[in-house]
Amino acid sequence: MATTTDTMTVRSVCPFDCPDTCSLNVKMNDGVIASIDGNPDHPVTQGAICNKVRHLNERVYHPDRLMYPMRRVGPKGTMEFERMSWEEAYEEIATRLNKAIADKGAETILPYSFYGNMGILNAEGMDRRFFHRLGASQLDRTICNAAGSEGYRYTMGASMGIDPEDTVHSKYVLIWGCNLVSTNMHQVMYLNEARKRGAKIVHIDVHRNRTSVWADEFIPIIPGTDTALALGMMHVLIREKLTDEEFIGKYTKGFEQLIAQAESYTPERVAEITGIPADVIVRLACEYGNASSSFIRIGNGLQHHDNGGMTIRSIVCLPALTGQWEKLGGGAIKGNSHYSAVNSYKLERPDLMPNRNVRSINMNRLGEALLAAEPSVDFLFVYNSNPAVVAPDQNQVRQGMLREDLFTVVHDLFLTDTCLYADIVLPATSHFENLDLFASYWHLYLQLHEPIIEPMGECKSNFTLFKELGLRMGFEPEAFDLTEEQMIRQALDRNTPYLNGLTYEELAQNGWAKMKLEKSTMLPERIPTPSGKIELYSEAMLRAGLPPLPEYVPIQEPEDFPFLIVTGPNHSYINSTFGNQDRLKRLEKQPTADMNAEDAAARGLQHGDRVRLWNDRGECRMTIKVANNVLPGVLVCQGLWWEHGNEGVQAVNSLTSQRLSDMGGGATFFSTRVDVEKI
Ligand SMILES: Nc1nc2c(c(=O)[nH]1)N[C@H]1C(S)=C(S)[C@@H](COP(=O)(O)OP(=O)(O)OC[C@H]3O[C@@H](n4cnc5c(=O)[nH]c(N)nc54)[C@H](O)[C@@H]3O)O[C@H]1N2
Ligand SMILES: Nc1nc2c(c(=O)[nH]1)N[C@H]1C(S)=C(S)[C@@H](COP(=O)(O)OP(=O)(O)OC[C@H]3O[C@@H](n4cnc5c(=O)[nH]c(N)nc54)[C@H](O)[C@@H]3O)O[C@H]1N2
Ligand code: SF4
Ligand SMILES: [Mo]
Repeated sequence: MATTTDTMTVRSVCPFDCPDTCSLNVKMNDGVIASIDGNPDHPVTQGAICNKVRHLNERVYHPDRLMYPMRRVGPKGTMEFERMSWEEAYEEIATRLNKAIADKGAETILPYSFYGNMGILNAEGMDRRFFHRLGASQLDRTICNAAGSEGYRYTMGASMGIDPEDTVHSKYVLIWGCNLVSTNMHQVMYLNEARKRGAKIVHIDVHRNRTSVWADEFIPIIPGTDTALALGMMHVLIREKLTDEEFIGKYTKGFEQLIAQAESYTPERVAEITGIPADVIVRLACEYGNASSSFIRIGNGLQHHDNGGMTIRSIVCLPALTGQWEKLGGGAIKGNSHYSAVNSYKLERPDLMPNRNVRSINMNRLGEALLAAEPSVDFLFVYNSNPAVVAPDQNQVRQGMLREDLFTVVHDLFLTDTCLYADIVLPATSHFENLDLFASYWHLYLQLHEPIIEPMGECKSNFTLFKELGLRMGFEPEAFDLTEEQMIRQALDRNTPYLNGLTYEELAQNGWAKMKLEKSTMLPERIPTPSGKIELYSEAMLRAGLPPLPEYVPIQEPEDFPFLIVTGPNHSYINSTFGNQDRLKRLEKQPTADMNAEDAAARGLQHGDRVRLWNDRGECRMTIKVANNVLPGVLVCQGLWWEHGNEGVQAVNSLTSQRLSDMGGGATFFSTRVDVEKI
């Protein structure tokens, strides 16, 4: 615990699910957090942070923060709770867990969590040990980037791209399905520098948003058709001899098959599919192929489609065809978590599982799991996530959570929509109150976070909760009776080239440390695919029943409803986090949907009209924004709004489907169709 005098600045880390994982400078006033800023000494943060986190003290000291455990006293769905002690809460939870195991087996218990807090101990540490030891159903954590990660892995071998600090040297940049200005602001800072040095920045998206306005060129595309665009670019690169034969020969596999495959993706055919004019496709490919170094930032917008895995797999063939991985500032970043991967075996202890063949439930199918799984899910333990807002097919999710015979525990800082369905609510600390280790999935620094304030009220961290519950249930002290520091040391105990020699002491002293990067352990010298080459043709994909070459497969949503709707995150929240904070809510105003002026005219709709959006899964009311920010036939809304506390707001995930993507069991939030009418 950092000691505090009257006023002083202490170091912290931003804990949210955001690639930037900023280093924070926190001004303390008599032990109270007075203000938060970016740390100017951190090489990536460079003193800048987003508006959301600048006001994080308002979240930490928010009057609505949960301060003690509570039990449900009213019907599910009514938020009627009374205070209970931790002693009573532990007693009841342990009794219920033991009963669930005795009645129908430990598989009836389901943890549900994601990265509300990215701290390694609190997101994938003691919790994992606890549920492993219980023998609970495994949760397949697929809601974010599972599809693309698998597509990328098939092609490149692991979640590894270039060092974002090198992108200042890029000369041509494609921001592809990524809303950088809102979701990765330090990438914007690097690219602003690149632009000063002559780079051109192109944004390919379904929505003209903050990032399009900042970019030099915006190319609107029909949702879910990006694989066709990537293939069209390959077609042109091959035809115009803009490929790097030497690189291809040395580092890739399957180029001959890819040539044959790209043959039919003529600019004219791709124009039909994508809505991008053929001459723009040709120009884009030529600019990309002629640049001395070109960089692609691959975003999450692409992966939330039925064909998300294939899309990422196809796009990441482009830097290989043009030999970009050898050039400073050339290549791509989808994610970089491979470099900072700690010892997950020691951290999560899968060896504690009584049965390694326990079932796994895909988190994108929570509704179906709660309503129809066999054996049934009878105990749901939610932490670090707000599934009543973020999970697809809300009507199913909420119906499942309303089951009288389901016992639900929710651990959070606030009474989220998910707490509406909780039998017991437990108060969580904010990360400011915890010791933890943070890795970014984009930049290449590990950071140690020491607590800067004491736990508030009766709040407990995820680490402490699962440690104490485990010990109470008689689990091995060897695995559960540890301090945070001991567990971080276990996590760091891994012999990879990137973590090599990195110690707890170094992190404690400096606050952060950069992964060890050497030419021999980076792309393209090290490509961890089965063949050791970038797999333009993938036998592993063929074996998995997937097309072995890039191939455009349209999205699967039946065309019963006329509009494609993309329901992305917004600028001022992080997923549903911050959705209960007045300052940020005021900035976002209200849920809206962007519609093309041509569509609006055809339907007699005007800017500002209230509309009902619906499909066969549910409905949602919003205000329509008429502009030419989207192509005809496309709607875009942003923000995962809470229903609770927002009169008239419905969770946008009422419209989305539990269908899984082509790879990784990923979510298909953006492959959704709806109809619209004026209210
Ligand atoms: N401010 C803010 N920052 C965040 C978050 C947040 O909620 N708010 N969330 C965090 C999390 S968990 C994540 S995963 C990342 C996500 O951040 P990003 O990687 O930026 O992903 P999204 O914002 O989901 O989608 C990016 C863009 O893809 C576009 N898009 C959708 N479908 C398609 C398509 O078919 N083709 C193309 N070319 N574009 C498409 C969308 O219009 C959107 O502008 O951001 C993180 N950072
Ligand atoms: N329609 C649509 N749906 C989406 C998306 C989309 O773009 N469109 N994006 C998807 C993506 S990419 C993601 S990553 C998911 C994110 O979905 P979630 O992971 O559920 O993210 P949040 O909504 O931020 O909810 C995190 C919760 O964790 C709580 N929390 C924070 N810190 C702690 C802690 O230390 N302990 C405990 N116990 N709780 C804590 C927060 O208060 C918050 O309520 O949403 C997905 N859902
Ligand atoms: S949300 Fe992202 S940009 Fe904002 S402070 Fe946190 S890590 Fe930095
Ligand atoms: Mo995400």
